[in-house]
Amino acid sequence: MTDKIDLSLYLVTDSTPELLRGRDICTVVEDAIQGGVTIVQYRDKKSDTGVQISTAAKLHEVTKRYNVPLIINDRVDVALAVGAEGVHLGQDDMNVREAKKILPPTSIIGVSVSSIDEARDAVDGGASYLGIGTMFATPTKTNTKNIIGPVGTRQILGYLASASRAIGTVAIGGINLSNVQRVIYQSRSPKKGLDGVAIVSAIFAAEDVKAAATSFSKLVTTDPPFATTLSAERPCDTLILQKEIPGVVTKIVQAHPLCHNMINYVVANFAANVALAIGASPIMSGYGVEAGDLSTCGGSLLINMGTMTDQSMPNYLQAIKAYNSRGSAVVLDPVGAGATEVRKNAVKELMAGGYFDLIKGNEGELKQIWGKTSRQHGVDSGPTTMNNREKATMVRDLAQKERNVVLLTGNIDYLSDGARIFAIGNGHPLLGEVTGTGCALGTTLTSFLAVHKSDKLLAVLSGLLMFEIAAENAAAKEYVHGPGSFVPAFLDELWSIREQADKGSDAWLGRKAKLQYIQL
Ligand code: 3NM
Repeated sequence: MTDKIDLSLYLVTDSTPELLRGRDICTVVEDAIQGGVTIVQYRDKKSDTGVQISTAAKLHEVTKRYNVPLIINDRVDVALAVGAEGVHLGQDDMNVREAKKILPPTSIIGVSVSSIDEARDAVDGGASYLGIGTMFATPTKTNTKNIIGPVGTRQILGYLASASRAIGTVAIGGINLSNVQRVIYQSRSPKKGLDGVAIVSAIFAAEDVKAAATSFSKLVTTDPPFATTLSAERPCDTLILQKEIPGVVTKIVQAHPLCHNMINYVVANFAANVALAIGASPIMSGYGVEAGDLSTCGGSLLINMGTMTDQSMPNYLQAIKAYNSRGSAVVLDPVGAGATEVRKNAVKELMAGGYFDLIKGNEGELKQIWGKTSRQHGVDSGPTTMNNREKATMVRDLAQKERNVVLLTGNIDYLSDGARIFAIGNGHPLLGEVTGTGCALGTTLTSFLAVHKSDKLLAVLSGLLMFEIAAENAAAKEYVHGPGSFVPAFLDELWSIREQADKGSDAWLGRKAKLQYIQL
């Protein structure tokens, strides 16, 4: 039965006057089907049984004309009364086993699940498909129990890949035109992805229902612009990688990419100078509205939440959306992520609100994102509590989970794209004695991601080595005695590498990279 159901664009109806706005529910559903909706669920939590039966019957007339299945939410009796193709059952509704006894054997029975245990029970009970959610908090249904996001969805899909039988899945909750591709992309487990998405308000409340459905049906079958496929051909060999690095630095100098910084005020001036020194073109703008224009310039965006305020979040989200929609790189520097409740929540909201090509942070920050909560004191990393293997595992697993690149900074940096893991031992202790060096590294890596998109890990590695080798060179100057004299020398050394790269020279790298490939 499941192979016959096309779950790709699943419309759930809503009979509330705010969403219907005087329109006839059957007209809205017909428009949506003409736009590409493949399956319809009639969901009405308020009307009396008689009204539900007559509305369902009218909807069934419409859906039958287009050969689209009609599913009734909760009410097995209403489904039976109108001969609908199936029912959808929540965890508090009739159990799938009971429903099977009452319904015709060909009925489609969907079940809402938010955990592996619920998914297992529904599969064992004979469900035809699963509605996985709640993806994101949504005003359409406020009594949702668990917000599981793409990460929780991915865990359930991972389980289903090896469940006792194959089953179709849709995700539900807060899915709209701007996040649908990311939801599908980030939810995909190695062996199983979603078969579709279930939408209420983003179709039902749209001004032009047919156009909204048409847009969804295109988006659900295409990868987001920022998607990368991890291929086995990406080099792991440190020598091969090192040969490519000078060329990536040359690209920065030649392309002079725009680096849009939404960065904290402590470091903005220094980070802008670092961007100029490496050959990028910095703009420091925290105003989300501007991102629409800036994102058209072929550059990339850094979100550094070091001095965020109550105004910051909508601006960040607006900018992330603009860059994500073009596939231009977005970097998250979750400064002090574990320091306060505000920052902990901000990180969650940012991760739910957009895709980050790179997450860069110190141990405390990444642990917060990873979910191992620890109270950070200030924005510094604090003493390490992880051994090298644990750090390498964390960056790899986080990169796999987010389907991006993760960099853990420290005495030894760990970098992974989910497939490869590298440890980088370059840098100098003086970097830790000057405020803003970590943030300026974020600016540097953001600039590199704008110019080398085919291998994001290599882009980050190139930026990191340029930055850390410049620091080593600066600290070695005889006139550098401490942080004060280090800063100008560091800018000069970044500039010097940039000049060498401009001439096509790789002498700056030589044998200086302390790079190790890690196999766990
Ligand atoms: N079920 P929208 S969330 C009907 O989590 C429903 O099971 C959910 O509405 C669940 O697409 C939800 O407007 C509402 O966000 C989804």
